[in-house]
Amino acid sequence: MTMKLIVCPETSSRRLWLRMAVLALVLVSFSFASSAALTAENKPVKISIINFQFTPAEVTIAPGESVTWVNDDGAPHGLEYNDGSSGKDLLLPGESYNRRFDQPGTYDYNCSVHPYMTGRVIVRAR
Ligand SMILES: [Cu+2]
Repeated sequence: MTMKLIVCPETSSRRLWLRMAVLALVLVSFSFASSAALTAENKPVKISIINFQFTPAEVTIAPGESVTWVNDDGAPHGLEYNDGSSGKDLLLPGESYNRRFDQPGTYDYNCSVHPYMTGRVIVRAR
């Protein structure tokens, strides 16, 4: 803080510009990185369990891709798949569960604790 008092206004405005340029660069590279992440194959699609709902309730992925369910709620939930594959009886707040889908199809599921909570994963070749 004492350094600021001895720098002339010109230098400090140059520094401000430099900072803004660096910030802009960081923002641009971040948005590039996140858009690349979205298009990257096999990047798990996230479904948030919040307010006693699967959000989004329906997702479409390609064969071989994965879905990660994250319990962002304050209550325990679970995952029960209609295709009979083993799910997760209890997913405590903050926990996550991942499943990879290799076969095309429509996969309906519900919460094992609250069966009225339903969701759907559609696996379809792009
Ligand atoms: Cu639940």
